Amino acid sequence: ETWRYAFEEAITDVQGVYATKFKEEVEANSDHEIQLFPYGTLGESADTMEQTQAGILQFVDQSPGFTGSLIPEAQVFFVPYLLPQDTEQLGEFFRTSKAINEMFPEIYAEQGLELLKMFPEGEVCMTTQEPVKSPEDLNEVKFRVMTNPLLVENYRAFGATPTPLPWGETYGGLQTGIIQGQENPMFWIESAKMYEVTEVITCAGHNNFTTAVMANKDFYDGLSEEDQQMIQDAMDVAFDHIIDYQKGLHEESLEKILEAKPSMTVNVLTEEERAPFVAAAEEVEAKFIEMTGDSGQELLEQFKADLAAVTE
Ligand code: 6CS
Repeated sequence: ETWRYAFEEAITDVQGVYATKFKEEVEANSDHEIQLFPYGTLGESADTMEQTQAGILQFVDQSPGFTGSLIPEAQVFFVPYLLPQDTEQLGEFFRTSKAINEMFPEIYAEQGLELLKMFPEGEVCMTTQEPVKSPEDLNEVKFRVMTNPLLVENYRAFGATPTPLPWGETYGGLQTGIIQGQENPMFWIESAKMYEVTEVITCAGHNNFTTAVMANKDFYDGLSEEDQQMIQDAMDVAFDHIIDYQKGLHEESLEKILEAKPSMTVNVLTEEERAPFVAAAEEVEAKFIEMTGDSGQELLEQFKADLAAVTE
């Protein structure tokens, strides 16, 4: 059988490397084939999610940044300063977290989705036209965010004017000045050439990009136990591979950016400069609870307990 798998990035980007590893494993260990659909072949993230729910696609990688309206609890990833930046701790968190591996699959299942894996894609940094040293510097800045209500609240609390847009409108929006800023991991700032249309990179350590791979649940439930296990194993191999693949990627990508555009300014905020951004997190967390109620509260508590277990 041929299974279709769509993701939100190019084949050489993190999601593409993950998907390629998964495909290799499936094809080496079964008679099934995986057909990969990178970003741009089937529409935006919202389109590939619809196609997966409809059963046209068997697998999809959709980041919580686009899943917020469908699955409000998935917005937990946009409470700033919740995730550690230490990649070892981060990998351990995703491997061991009960919130990630037990609670989220139940929540995704309610939308007809079998959640197979969540994984980190790197520290998120802002790119803007002017330096950002404090929330005041984001005043009047129309800042593109993924279409996630809590991410909108995140940037409102950071002092910006958040503008949710699908990925496809971001480069053009920055070029024409409709928006003046956006955030993404360094590999993506490099590969999507965000440095061509912005002047300053600011790393405030407020988040790490998370993504999620899932299957259409009816399709998955209809598989033999053997195939289900083969898929789980292939996901585990791809996870280890992608954690390993990302070692040094942030630094390498930054080097490439500075080679391509030596005039790019890069600011890593000091602890003192981060303080007002850190303070804003409280308000965003309160919004998360407001939006998700008891189930969000329960998830957040487990999420924090799981984090404490790997960071302490
Ligand atoms: O900002 C975005 O919309 C995109 N960023 C990444 C790192 N992956 C896919 C997503 O569409």
